[in-house]
Amino acid sequence: MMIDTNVAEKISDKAEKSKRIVFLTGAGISAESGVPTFRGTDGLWRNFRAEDLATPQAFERDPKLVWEWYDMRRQNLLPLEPNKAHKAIADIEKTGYEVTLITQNVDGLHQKAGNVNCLELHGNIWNVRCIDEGKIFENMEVPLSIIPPACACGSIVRPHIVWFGESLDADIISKAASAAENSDLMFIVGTSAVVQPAASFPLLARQSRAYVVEINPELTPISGIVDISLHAKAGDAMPYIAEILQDI
Ligand code: BV8
Repeated sequence: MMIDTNVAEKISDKAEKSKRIVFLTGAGISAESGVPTFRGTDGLWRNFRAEDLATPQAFERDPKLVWEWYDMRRQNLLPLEPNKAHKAIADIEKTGYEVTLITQNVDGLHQKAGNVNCLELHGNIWNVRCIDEGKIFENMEVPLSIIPPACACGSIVRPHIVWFGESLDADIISKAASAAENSDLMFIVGTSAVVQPAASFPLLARQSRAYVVEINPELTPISGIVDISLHAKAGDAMPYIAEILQDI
């Protein structure tokens, strides 16, 4: 896929004047790796109810059911690899720009692609948290031998994931908001931009006069407020964007 010359020139022109670049990613960036999105035609929320599986109330009601769902997702995720879009962002991180990657994804594919600085707004599916002590640790057991899994203290653990109705980590949210406010250029890749507070970062960046580019095959609620809405798959567009940024 070639990016329209006009669009490529605009991005190149803005990048030349930019020091701080922010990427905000969502499930769409992992779609080409084989990870299901949440709200698309085959999206997870088409077959499962978020209220039954991704809320603290659901976990309190039935921790086994919630863990079975996460165990299934972990099994599906384990063999999957980062795609061209993850790799393009990891490449851009190695350039001279000051890059902040903010992701809503919990799949860990950005890190697997080599990104070092990644603000995970909604946690990580490979981390668990003791419901009693709050201790966070990695758990890579696939499939899980005991559901729900337990902490050494004897309490059960929960996925270290931010569920609906729960607050995001204050430190992560403040770093993400400040990166958005101080950015010169922001790329929003593969998100439906409906879940708050992540969906407000493009607005914060716009208000701070950053140049905002959206990459998504579909229109979203923020398409109207961005500078460029690029209707493309992340795996097609991001390698070109990396090339444009690296050519400067
Ligand atoms: C909070 C974890 C304070 C589970 C997730 C009313 C108004 C405003 C806000 C609210 C409201 N009612 C409730 C709220 C708050 C709520 C919220 O925003 N709800 C929305 C839905 C209305 N938010 C919260 O609860 C947050 N906490 O606000 O705390 C508070 C406290 C108490 C009470 C109130 C407030 C916590 C949110 C965290 C939710 N956790 N998941 C898990 O993963 O196991 S959300 C879930 O959605 C995922 O994490 C995901 O990351 C996130 C965002 O979705 P996307 O990543 O955008 O994915 P989606 O499928 O939607 O879209 C994919 C896109 O990719 C599409 O646009 C598609 O076109 C595109 N695409 C497809 N293929 C490609 C592609 N793009 C590029 N290339 C491709 N190849």
